[in-house]
Amino acid sequence: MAAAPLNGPDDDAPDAEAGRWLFAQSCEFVRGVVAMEGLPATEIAEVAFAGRSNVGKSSLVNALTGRKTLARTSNTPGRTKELNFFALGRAGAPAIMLADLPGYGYARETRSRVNEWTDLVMAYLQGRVPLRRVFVLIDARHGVKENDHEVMLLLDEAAVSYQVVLTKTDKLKTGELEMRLKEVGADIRRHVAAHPRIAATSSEKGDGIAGLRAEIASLADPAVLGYKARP
Ligand SMILES: Nc1nc2c(ncn2[C@@H]2O[C@H](COP(=O)(O)OP(=O)(O)OP(=O)(O)O)[C@@H](O)[C@H]2O)c(=O)[nH]1
Ligand SMILES: [Mg+2]
Repeated sequence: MAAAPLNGPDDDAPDAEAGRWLFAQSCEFVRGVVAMEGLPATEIAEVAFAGRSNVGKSSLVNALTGRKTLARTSNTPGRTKELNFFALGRAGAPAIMLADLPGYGYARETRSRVNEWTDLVMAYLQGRVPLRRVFVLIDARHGVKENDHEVMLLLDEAAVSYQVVLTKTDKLKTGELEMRLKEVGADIRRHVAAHPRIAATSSEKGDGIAGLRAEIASLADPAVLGYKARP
């Protein structure tokens, strides 16, 4: 597996060993939620995977957890229709929740269903107290689109910190990734709540997955995480 290609300042790069350790712990599906009332009541730190339909959110959750079918993926945009929560960490004492969100932007469903999901996702992103970071997934081939921009502005306004994750980097030709990283890097400098580091990932090939695991481990409460670095 290739090392995480991360762009931006990396003197504060998180501990890869902690990431490896966390994702070797147990990971369980908690529930799928279709309305705000159904959100799991939790004090546990949480991260969410947001992005346009078909960008690869569910595939990324599967690649991170090393479980191919934990989150349902599909060629059909609009596969994820619920906010799906997974608890990750020591059995009985999870350290972090992962939220796989329905995509925004497109679905083969009626307009009103799309609006329903979009409203729910936006309400969740703005009002979820334990949310430590939102990973905003951007297709490495296409870059930041108008609706991605809208989501980033909403997160800026709600003061929810987020980090851009480029997906499907295996589909790029040599040199294209570097160009995309520069372009997106310039883009996020205009967003106050955006983390300066961009993760470049391929769920298919495993690139960038170890780095993202480390980012997630760094967001858990260390006391709950229970990871002890080797001396
Ligand atoms: N080549 C390649 N294909 C990928 C990668 N990640 C996801 N895909 C493909 O992209 C398609 C959509 O993936 P999903 O993970 O279902 O996307 P999603 O963002 O969860 O989609 P919705 O739930 O519909 O919003 C599937 O056909 C995946 O196999 C990747 O890293 N590389
Ligand atoms: Mg999905």
